[in-house]
Amino acid sequence: MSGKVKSRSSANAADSATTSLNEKILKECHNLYIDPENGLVKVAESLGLSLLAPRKKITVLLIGNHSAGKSSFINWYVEEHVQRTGVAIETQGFTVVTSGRKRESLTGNATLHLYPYLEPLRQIEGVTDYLSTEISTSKQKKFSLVTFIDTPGLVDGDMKYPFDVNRSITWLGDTADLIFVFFDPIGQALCKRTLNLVETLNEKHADRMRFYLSKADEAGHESDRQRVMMQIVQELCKRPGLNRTGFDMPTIYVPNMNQKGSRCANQIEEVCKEVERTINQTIQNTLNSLERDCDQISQMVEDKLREDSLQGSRNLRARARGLCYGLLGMLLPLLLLVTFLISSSHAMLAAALGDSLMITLDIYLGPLSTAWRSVPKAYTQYVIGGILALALLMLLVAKFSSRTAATMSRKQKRKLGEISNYVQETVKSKKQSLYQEYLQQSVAEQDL
Ligand SMILES: Nc1nc2c(ncn2[C@@H]2O[C@H](COP(=O)(O)OP(=O)(O)OP(=O)(O)O)[C@@H](O)[C@H]2O)c(=O)[nH]1
Ligand SMILES: [Mg+2]
Repeated sequence: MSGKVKSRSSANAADSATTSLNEKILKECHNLYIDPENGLVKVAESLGLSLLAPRKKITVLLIGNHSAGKSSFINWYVEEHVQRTGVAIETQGFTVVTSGRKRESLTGNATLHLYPYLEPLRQIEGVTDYLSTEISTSKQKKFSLVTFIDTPGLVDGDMKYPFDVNRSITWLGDTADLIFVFFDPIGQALCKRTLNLVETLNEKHADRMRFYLSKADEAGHESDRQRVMMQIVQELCKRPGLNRTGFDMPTIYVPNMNQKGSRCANQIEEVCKEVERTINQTIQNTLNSLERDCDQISQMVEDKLREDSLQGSRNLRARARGLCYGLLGMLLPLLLLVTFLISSSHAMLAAALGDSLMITLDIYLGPLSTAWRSVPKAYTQYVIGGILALALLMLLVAKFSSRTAATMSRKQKRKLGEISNYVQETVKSKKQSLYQEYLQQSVAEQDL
């Protein structure tokens, strides 16, 4: 007996150690992204890349018809009466139930402040007034790694919601890691609104959805329960998007609510396992994305440096081209002047430059000045005009082709190199050691 107790408590200890390790991994990953100085979000932003920081907890959205037991399930999981429950329409808005240091209730605005990823909810009129957060200090089960979002019960007919409930839930479905749909055997499990929403959510997030027959202890005998389940599945399968074979719908109930002593099998532990599986999956995904984001950042740095060095050599070529055209543009008028002087005022030039220089000029420019002399007097000004225009054109071409684009300063390049180094060395080795820790505890867990 004492052995059993001991092994149970050591299993619990191992369980809470796992939870805190997983908490630590997700938290450290989150911090690697949001650090104000060299967090990946900031670093990526400087490269023109927008990254989202991973969350520290998984988000579970609960939907279902009114009185299906959504809030009761949360209370059971948290092992604290955080959410009001009852036969009346209890939950009127959206409540984020999360663990924290202090028991507290927050308003809609505070909730949006706390969870920036919920910010788009503001666009749905009226939701903020019906949004709240319940912080509980509970550390039961995996609650420190889970954020539940409790939703208003879904009903058909005249019931007016003070906001667009379908749109809000559809939108929340996009941000959740898991979507639990509760069907209860007595209420309006098959209300149109629930079915419509399930269909819409299923279009995008079939992999996140899990269906449960809740309050199964109230479903009567086994045969009644089977019938209820058949009906629900049949109704779901009528929807084109939901027609899948082998609908898995565990039957669950909150253990201490089984007043009638029903002997129905309770698969509520399955729900907890589902949560655990998703946590584990999320940790692996987060670590993998961390590595991918590091690689993407390094790749961008590499591309930027390569582009900069290409631009550097393009600039060099442009400068050389500009210099050639510029020289040509300046040489042409000079040649024009000299040959003109040779042909028209040979003696004066010889006196000014000396005989030896004059002989050299005669040798090299002789043919040109001969050509010059052959131009009829009446056309001389046109030829001069033409040559000057050509020279001007050359200068323009020189200006145009020597245009360069800015390149990075040495400091900027060093900064980029540091970024790449940081993500490759520091962040990746951190990721590696977190992965190692994660795997080690999984192996240890199985050994127990
Ligand atoms: N027998 C039994 N009763 C349950 C169970 N879960 C919840 N209930 C009861 O069913 C009623 C409705 O439960 P809630 O948790 O308020 O249901 P809800 O889905 O949150 O309802 P709304 O907030 O109105 O949408 C309450 O009176 C609970 O005591 C269960 O597993 N078994
Ligand atoms: Mg409720």
